[in-house]
Amino acid sequence: MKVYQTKEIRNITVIGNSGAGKTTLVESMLFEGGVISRRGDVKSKTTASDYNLVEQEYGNSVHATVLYTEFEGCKINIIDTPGMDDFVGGVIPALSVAATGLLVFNAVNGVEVGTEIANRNAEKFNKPLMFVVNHLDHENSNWENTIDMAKTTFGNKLAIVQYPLNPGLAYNKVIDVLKMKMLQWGPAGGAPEILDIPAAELEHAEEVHNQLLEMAAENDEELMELFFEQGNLNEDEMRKGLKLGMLSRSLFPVFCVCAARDMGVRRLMEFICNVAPNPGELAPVETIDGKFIKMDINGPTSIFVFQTSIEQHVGEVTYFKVISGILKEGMDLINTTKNSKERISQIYCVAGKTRM
Ligand SMILES: Nc1nc2c(ncn2[C@@H]2O[C@H](COP(=O)(O)OP(=O)(O)OP(=O)(O)O)[C@@H](O)[C@H]2O)c(=O)[nH]1
Ligand SMILES: [Mg+2]
Repeated sequence: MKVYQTKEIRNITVIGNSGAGKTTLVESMLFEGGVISRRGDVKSKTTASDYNLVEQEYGNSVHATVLYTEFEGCKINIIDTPGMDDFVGGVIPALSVAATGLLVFNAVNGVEVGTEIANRNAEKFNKPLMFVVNHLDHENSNWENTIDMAKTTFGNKLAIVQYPLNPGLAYNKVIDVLKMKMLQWGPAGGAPEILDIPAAELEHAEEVHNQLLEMAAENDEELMELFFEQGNLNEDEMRKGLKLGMLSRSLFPVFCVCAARDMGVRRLMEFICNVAPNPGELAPVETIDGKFIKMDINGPTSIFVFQTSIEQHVGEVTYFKVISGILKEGMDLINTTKNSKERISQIYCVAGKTRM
């Protein structure tokens, strides 16, 4: 695997109500990144994320699973979390280490109890969120209702980046108002055709684009001035404003996907790489004794262990995030909870049960 620098790393966690399609979305993200060569699905118990027997028996995620994908020069570390109430414990450590949460909505149900719980947890950790509206291929999917419910819950923070043209069984088109293009997929999903916006849709697309533009500009004085001078911002300037808005949680960019058919997933990943914050852009981490650790490769080696589990044929596995410095196999680190020395043995990069 390529060696990634801090600015090329994105740490995301996927949260939301059970059944929203988090595990299916992650599967498509791994497929698009070339980490898996075939897309599995939850029903046939073949996803990279739900690899535990208990998850396959339930048909739901039970544990928070660590995975990764690679896209356009970025490594996206992913934690897929369980949406069921009983297993909500997995969401907290995932949010504590992620830089961005992907809050997945089921377009059939709109905002569900699990959506609100996930948002409340993200709020506690002050994490930026991206909203991902899924299940748009369902005959009962309802984009307007989902957006109305989200507006009622989240106020005027929704920054619509995409809206679907034909939600329902024939779903395959969105208008992307950041690119000002129409994206259209063939039956196998994957890379979309990028087309001009149809004339009949242009007026509405411009209206939504202008709303996004204003929301992006509001986050920075310089951008605001540019916006007033030029009456416009280019795509890069809008991305800058959107990033600032995400970091202050004053806006939540909204995307459309059909995770099961791999539609919209590449564009979502592109936005994660281009706009979502890298670990170096985050505030320093506060330790339990009130010290602040800056995320800096040149700092002392420090890691935060967020999960341990017993894995079949492997034994105890510890999942951690490197906060500062460089970690190598064979290093001795101090465990500040137990005040004891611990040796780092083998280090793996994981995508569910696959370790490399
Ligand atoms: N038609 C359709 N089905 C989908 C889509 N996304 C997910 N599904 C199906 O919806 C069901 C639930 O999907 P999951 O990916 O397990 O949902 P989840 O959010 O991970 O659920 P939990 O693990 O319980 O939190 C599965 O049967 C998926 O195949 C979609 O975009 N369209
Ligand atoms: Mg799941």
